[in-house]
Amino acid sequence: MFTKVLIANRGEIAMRIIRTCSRLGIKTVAVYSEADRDAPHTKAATEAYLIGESRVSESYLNIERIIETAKKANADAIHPGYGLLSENSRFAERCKQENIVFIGPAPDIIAKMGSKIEARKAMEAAGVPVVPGVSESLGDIEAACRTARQIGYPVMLKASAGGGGIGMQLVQNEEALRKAYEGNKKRAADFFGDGSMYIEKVIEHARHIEVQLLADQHGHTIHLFERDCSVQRRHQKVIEEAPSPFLDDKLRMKIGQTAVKAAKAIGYTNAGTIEFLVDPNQNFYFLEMNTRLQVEHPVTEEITGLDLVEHQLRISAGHTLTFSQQDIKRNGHAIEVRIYAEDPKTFYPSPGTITAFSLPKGVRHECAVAKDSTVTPFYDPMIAKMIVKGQTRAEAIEKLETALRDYRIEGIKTNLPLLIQAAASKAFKEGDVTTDFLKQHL
Ligand code: MV4
Repeated sequence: MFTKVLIANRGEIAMRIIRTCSRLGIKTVAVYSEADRDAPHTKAATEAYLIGESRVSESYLNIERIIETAKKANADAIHPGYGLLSENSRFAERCKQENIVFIGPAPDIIAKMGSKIEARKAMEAAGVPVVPGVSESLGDIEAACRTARQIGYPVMLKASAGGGGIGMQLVQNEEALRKAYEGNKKRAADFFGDGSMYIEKVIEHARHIEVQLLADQHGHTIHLFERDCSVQRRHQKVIEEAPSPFLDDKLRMKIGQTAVKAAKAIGYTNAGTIEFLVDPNQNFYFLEMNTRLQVEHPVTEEITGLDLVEHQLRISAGHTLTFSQQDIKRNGHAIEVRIYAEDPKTFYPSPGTITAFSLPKGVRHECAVAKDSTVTPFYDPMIAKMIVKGQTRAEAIEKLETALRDYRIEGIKTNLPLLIQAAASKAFKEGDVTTDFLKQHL
């Protein structure tokens, strides 16, 4: 196992990784920006190094500075967390060149899955159902229109380098496509350095279901069931749960096995997630693969009893998975909500200083803020996550409602009112949550 791990991240996920490392007796190295001099992760790690100014481009995205720090601190490995450099194949490659273990899959796998068109191709080759559409870059507007006509409107226009809904637009007809195409393509080119676009058929009233995978470097790949992330706002997940209230065990196993087949086909290693859309007729389609630990991983931990960060570390250190698929049991129902520092009316980020902070008892929290913490505009506005568990979904929802009402956070605005409303809604209780939930019900 590693002696010392550098965490190339901040906030709650840096704290989460430090916690597991500490439990396993691994020393930790924090990197921090000017704005994070007094941040919890800076203090919690065994060592901490200032890497630059507050802006992420000057600090948490500065590949060379982070590599240099890892070498200076003598770290054996780097955990990228989520966001930031976690799906940056160049960063994974730089780690490899310097003989530092990148805690994640190999650089070429990150690059392949980062291109949503390449990912579709790989999945088709593996016999995994993908959303009906094209697995080639569209070309000019006339070619795009021809393709869309073949697929049939409405279509989903997507940026190959996008993912997570960035650069994505639903278009109802050719006129709308003509209006949207060049602009989206240019935005993708500016934002990602890759303007390749593709088109899929729109799967309506779908559920967004993702399968958690673990794959070691010795050919063992298993799934840890699914998470249902259908409650989203502008492609920001709001509530996630496991298991999905929509799947029966037969479909659950079929989707899980398909995800394992997909991961094996591309030679995937480490923790990863395959996202599917599941339509009302229980057809499921590959959407994209996330080659990192995800924000919502705790709900899977709650129902399986496994520590995903521990298994990432073990896999990266070359260990063999000590359990097989049959050993993975699920127990109970877990729900996670994300607390965002944002104005619940305008949804704009709400930076400021937290003047009062008290958490409900008896539920899991992942957070890196406290009373007197300052939420700066430099970073993601997600400041905490709360995870509840019950023996049944109804019990978990009841705990969630109670805990949300006990949550006290003052000085900044948060999405707590929205979360309370969602948790208390009849539709959510009935499990009637498709990807259009927040629009339909709130
Ligand atoms: C879709 C889709 C329907 N049809 N693609 C959103 C995030 C990204 N991972 C892919 N997403 C979607 N892709 C096709 N062909 C529905 C979603 C989707 C969604 C869309 C609108 C509003 C909320 C949504 C929540 C989850 C998924």
